[in-house]
Amino acid sequence: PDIITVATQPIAGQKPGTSGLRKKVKVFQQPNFAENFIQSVFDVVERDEGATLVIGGDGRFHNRTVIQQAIRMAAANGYARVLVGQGGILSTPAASNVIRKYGASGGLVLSASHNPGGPDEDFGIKYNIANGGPAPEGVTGAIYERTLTIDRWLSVDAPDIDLDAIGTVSVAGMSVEVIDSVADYADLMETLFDFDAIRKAVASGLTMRFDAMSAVTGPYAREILEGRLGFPAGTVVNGTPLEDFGGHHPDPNLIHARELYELMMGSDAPDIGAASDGDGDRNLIIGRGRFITPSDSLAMLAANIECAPAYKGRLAGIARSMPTSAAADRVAEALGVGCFETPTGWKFFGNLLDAGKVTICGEESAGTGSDHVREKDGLWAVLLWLNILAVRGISVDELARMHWARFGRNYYARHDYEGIENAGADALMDGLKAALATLPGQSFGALTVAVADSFSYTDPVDGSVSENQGIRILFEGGSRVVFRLSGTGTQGATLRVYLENYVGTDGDLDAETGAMLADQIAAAEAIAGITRNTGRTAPDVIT
Ligand code: VG1
Ligand code: CO
Repeated sequence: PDIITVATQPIAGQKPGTSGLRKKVKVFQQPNFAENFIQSVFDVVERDEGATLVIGGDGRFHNRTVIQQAIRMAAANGYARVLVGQGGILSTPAASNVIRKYGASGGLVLSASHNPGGPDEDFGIKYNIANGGPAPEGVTGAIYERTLTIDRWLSVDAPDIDLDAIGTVSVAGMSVEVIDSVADYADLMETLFDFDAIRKAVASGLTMRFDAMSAVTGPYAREILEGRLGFPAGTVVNGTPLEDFGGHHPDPNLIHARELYELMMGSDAPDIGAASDGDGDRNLIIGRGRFITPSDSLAMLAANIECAPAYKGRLAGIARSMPTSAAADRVAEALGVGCFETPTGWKFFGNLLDAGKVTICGEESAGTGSDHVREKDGLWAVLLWLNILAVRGISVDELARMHWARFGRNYYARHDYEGIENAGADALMDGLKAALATLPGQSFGALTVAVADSFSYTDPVDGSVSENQGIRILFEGGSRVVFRLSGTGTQGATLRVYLENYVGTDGDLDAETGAMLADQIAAAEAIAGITRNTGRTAPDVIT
């Protein structure tokens, strides 16, 4: 093709965070901003002649614009084929599946996930590698280095393609296939779960509500839950993806999915309520009258995963991110399988999954997934819950109580302080680091510090080391507080404080979480000086 070379200069601030590059849409709309980043990806990632690239996003504002440009750039950069979801739509787990299924060398996932969308909100670009998972730190580091020296990006002279028409077109000699966004993913789910058992349970009265939050999972949930599993029409609410998510924050937690929570706590509650986020990789699970924390959900799913046909007899191990509660560790121990603790972010699970060391992984931030793809997967978790409830014939609340009666309960909460000043956030973290050596032995109220450290991870597969992944304060008796700064925000800093208190099987297994964490909350304030450093007296979001 005739390649157009456009001169450019490095643009500051293109370092990928926990999950790709996220900025305000207005930042992405600056000349060369998206192009510089995409070209940096194409300049450094591994691929052979004739490589296939997958492109798709969560449908938020600016999605189509960047997709059209990325297609032209892929043609100029020697890709032979692009697969793009119809309408530019691919949920993050669906994109991961398409990359794997069609042997692509990688994919561009356009999303800012749980962040709000629209002209004044957020956009993001993430690169996934050939295994379908987020690029590991070695690759994101190389992409960032490239953004610091880039002086040109490549394109071709070609018009926009019709993203809404399924079929194949040529863009300057490169084949572009617009594919059904949902079919491959829905087919994969049918191979994993006992759809017959779920259909029977639905026919005998199992009820649910799925809130797609006007984000990407709507079409997937409608096809699978209402189409293939027989839940009545209307089970999926907010099921049409909107460019601004209807003005809402597509984060499935008790604050932003308030309506669902209230329904589930009321007298008209269905058996199970669920929600997913902007790009479809998170899940919220609420039984009638019973919220399940994501950390507990991981443990409960792991303990019951063999109810699902594709997992029968093959649970190899469980991995969780460091701030996620240790509930899953108890399951791994009881089942005699491997147990891994990684830094925050799905990219750290990829090697463990590829090596067959773990089968299921999860994060406290409402992310759960397995080796079926290399991303966390919101609907997958919902379907596994449905599969388990259908096979065991129990309610969410009964399952939770039985689980705690067997393993004990890790009371858990995360407190987020959003949009705080960077200086205060840095001062808080620096203060903690400086105090690490002197904290052990000190008492804060009822709690005495046993261990204080900055979490560092050595990947057991490739030996790579990731340092500074959060400050851990472990108390005598086994409770803990973890502090870290978010790597997905686009404004100021967000402090996350993770609180955990384990109660054994002989303790109070049905207490209020807030009360069970009161000592840890007080100790967190005393140790970190949250109010002094951030000016805040209460968190913005408690999950
Ligand atoms: C947050 C979560 C993390 C998750 C990441 C991406 O990161 O804490 O567990 O993997 O978001 O999720 P951070 O750095 O802001 O704490 V998603 O659904 O936004 O792709
Ligand atoms: Co997400």
